[in-house]
Amino acid sequence: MSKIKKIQARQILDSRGNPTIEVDVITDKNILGRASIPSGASKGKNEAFELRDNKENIFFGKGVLKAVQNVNKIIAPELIGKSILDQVRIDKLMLELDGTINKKRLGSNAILGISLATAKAASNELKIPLYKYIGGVYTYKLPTPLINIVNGGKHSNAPIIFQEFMIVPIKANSFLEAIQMGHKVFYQLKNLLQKKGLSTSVGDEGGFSPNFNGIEDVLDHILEAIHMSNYEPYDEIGIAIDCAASEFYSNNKYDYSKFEKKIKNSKKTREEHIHYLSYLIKRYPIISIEDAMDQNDWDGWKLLTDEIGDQIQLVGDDLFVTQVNKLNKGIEKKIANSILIKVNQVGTLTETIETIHLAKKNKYKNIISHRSGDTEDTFIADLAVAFNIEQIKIGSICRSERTSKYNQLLRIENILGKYSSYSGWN
Ligand code: 2PG
Ligand code: MG
Repeated sequence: MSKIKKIQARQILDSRGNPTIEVDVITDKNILGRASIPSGASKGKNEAFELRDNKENIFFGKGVLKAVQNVNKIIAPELIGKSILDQVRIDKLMLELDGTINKKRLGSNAILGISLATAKAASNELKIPLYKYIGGVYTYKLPTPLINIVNGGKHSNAPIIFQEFMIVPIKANSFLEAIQMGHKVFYQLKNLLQKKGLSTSVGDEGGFSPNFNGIEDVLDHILEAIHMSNYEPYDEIGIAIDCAASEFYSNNKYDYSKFEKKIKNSKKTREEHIHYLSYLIKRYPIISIEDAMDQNDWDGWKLLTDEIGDQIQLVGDDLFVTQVNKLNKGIEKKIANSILIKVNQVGTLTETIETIHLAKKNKYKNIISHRSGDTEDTFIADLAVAFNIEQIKIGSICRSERTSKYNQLLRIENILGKYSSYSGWN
């Protein structure tokens, strides 16, 4: 059984050019596992703590040298000599060493870096693909991608209140075909924007971010691009949105003017906000809405779920922050019907898997997700296949930190060959 010989962390850059941590775990057979950690812009209040240096004159306070030190000086000495295959023990040891509820002492970025690098080192050492090492022999399914196509909210400076608009290739025979479909719609939208003299520059997750005239204008353009691609909306391509509502909720109101200054009478009560969403799903082929309500508005979530939860997918992101206790509360109260899974919201691979299993057991859909600040690390692509997870959200089909994950899924599909299966939608 191979043991951990060395752990070394360093500071690198994420896709926004901000510092992030990269960790190398090296076994006594000199096998390397390397992982780097993403970072969100619209973070949930209850996410595991991301440790930053807060020295304003260096990287505007975003340096992660403290987290690097914590790996190299505090955590590494405790883990040297431990078996590389003991993932759960290693993760739990780090939790004990940290001793806080949200990983505040050592930093979730430090802990997660080691956690993911350990799994990669083990899979490299055993010469088993990462998805198989994590998930075992029964791993064959490719997730349906929610492909980002328009960026609003905090992810671009476009005047759009909702953060993400995505297209979902429902009726594809393979992951590759799903990507071809997404590519077609993405470029038809680009053509459309170009024709209208609108900007085709992209936001943080690679979706377009022009000067749209509000939410319905965005949806009309996407619908037109779907038609231009000769796809049937709903049946072949659906639309998913992430409202990221916590970003525009204050004083018990959903303030639509937060990112859209043109809008008048913009402060909606939770009932008005839900009413508007119900209207949107009737008018457009929307099949999934994420973070429709604020992370603390549990009453609003309940109302929303009762209203439209049997019609479409309702995804809890900031609401559940990939954590078992929060998801349990949702299950108990019958709130939402799906959960976004982000490894850095919880901070270890073990805890991520616990949340995935809890969701599956209670028939909540899992959607594996990137962060708006991401790296070329492809861990989450393997994680999706490891548990035959039906959906994945990894941005648009441009920007290398996004396409790296699509490429890993294409690779896995190619290797699995005809025994793989594409999730689609049901
Ligand atoms: C989200 C994520 C990822 P961020 O809200 O779902 O798209 O955004 O990483 O900025 O929290
Ligand atoms: Mg979200």
